[in-house]
Amino acid sequence: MSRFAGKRALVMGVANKRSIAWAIARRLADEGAELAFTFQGERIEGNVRELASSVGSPLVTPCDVRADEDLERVFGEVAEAWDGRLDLLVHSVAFAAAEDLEGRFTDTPRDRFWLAVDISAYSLVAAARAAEPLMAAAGGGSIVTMTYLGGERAVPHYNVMGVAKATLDASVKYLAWDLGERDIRVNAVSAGPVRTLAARSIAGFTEMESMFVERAPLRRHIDADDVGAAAAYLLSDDAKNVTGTTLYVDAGYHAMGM
Ligand code: NAD
Ligand code: 0WE
Repeated sequence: MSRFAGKRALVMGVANKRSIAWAIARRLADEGAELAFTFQGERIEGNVRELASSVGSPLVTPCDVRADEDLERVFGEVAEAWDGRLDLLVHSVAFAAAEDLEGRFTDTPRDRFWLAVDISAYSLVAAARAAEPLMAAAGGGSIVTMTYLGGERAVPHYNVMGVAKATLDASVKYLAWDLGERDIRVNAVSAGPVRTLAARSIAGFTEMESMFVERAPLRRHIDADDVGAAAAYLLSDDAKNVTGTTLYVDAGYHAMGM
């Protein structure tokens, strides 16, 4: 298939080959898209440059989503590389302080509450705003972000990240309304647990995975490639009348009450 032939995509959130963003990027590249990447921090720069070069990326650039000046520069570089046009945006970024993903949500201090919301939710709003003129110039666009059930239900230890995902989920709907008039769609994929860099370090992740398999209707894990396929659908013209929604890639887990 080459659903993305001639499409230009910016991918934010690749850290390594296990990243969900990388599974999405690979899928887009396989189907013909041209890809630009942002990464955060010198520690992962080498990784990301190597992955990006394997898909012939013309642009790999640093971006800390907390910094307005980084976002401004990145979208300037994208405009420069692609004649002022952008078709697709993948937002796959989240962060909360490690100490807030264990223990009691009640104990989250003010500064770290806003840190999680800033990086994990406001960054989508800021990126969408910066992408809007470039997508409008391309005649429309599609934006996909990554969410998790912990933004809708209390998942023990997900804590402040759950509050950040609830903010992200609501932002998807408001962005869908605002950007819809320029034929820009905004959707989320809600993934079940995947063993990425962000997930591996979480206390009790292994137990959570076993519980997931017992309770999910399909009684199995999902992987990053499953998420890549779902995100690619939402990014493609197959989903031209789909916006403001969440697609669950969780083996049916969200449908259960026990
Ligand atoms: P990952 O660690 O590979 O990706 C997270 C990315 O966020 C990293 O690339 C990291 O560099 C980036 N990031 C963190 N702070 C940043 C900042 N200030 N500026 C720019 N980038 C920053 O892990 P992942 O599991 O692939 O996570 C990607 C997305 O998927 C996240 O939104 C996560 O909440 C979501 N998600 C993950 C799972 C899972 O089980 N792994 C399930 C559902 C949703
Ligand atoms: O969104 C996530 C995890 C995002 C994440 C992970 C980390 C680990 C390292 C955000 N910030 C950090 N900060 C760090 O220092 N997921 C959906 C995966 C996840 O995380 C959990 C989960 C699941 C699922 C935490 C507790 C309970 C379940």
